[in-house]
Amino acid sequence: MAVYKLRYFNVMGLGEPIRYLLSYGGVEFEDIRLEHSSKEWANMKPTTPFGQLPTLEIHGKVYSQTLPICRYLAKQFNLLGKTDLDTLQIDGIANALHDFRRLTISNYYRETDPILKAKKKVEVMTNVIPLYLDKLEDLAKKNGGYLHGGQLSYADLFFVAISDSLSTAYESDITKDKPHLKSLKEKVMGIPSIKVWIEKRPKLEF
Ligand SMILES: N[C@@H](CCC(=O)N[C@@H](CS)C(=O)NCC(=O)O)C(=O)O
Repeated sequence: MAVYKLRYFNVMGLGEPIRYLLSYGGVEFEDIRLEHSSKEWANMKPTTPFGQLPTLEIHGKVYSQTLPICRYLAKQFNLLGKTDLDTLQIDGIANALHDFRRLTISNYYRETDPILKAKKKVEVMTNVIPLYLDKLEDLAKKNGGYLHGGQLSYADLFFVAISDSLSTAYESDITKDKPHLKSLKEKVMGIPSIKVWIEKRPKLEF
């Protein structure tokens, strides 16, 4: 029986960084996917810690919140940098990536009102996405091809795990004119255990 059970919807979304980390660590996990409009989710929702997914069950206990879950796994797999100050910076980048995804996917791309969506699109395309991509490209440039400290951290895995969803919302590859981010993405996707995960995961848009 798998020690880890990840519950999330059938999208990459916030589940994907956790799937990347579990794959990176080479641990077996049950990848449980629910439909957002299903009875199963309606019944489960009140039983989750804060009424949302993802949750990660570890040895029968359920934990919530994407970033703390990622951080917990990053600690197990030595992806928090060398010093506490490295960890502080890595956590800051991961938090910024979580914000980037929320502003781009949750606030804009998944907006169901077409008028509101068109309005949000202008702001996201002209301000939000370029700002985050410029900052991230700069970090990768200054940190030897990683987002911090010249070595792989969970922030790098987080970035690559959300990059396909971001490209879908951007209607263009987010790494297109960003050579350092492009090479970071290739490096992470080339890690053997991540490669195996990418080959076997469902092919989804976001
Ligand atoms: N702060 C939470 C946010 C989780 C979240 O927004 N989950 C959404 C999906 S991405 C959800 O469960 N939506 C369904 C609902 O609220 O009923 C985290 O980072 O894990």
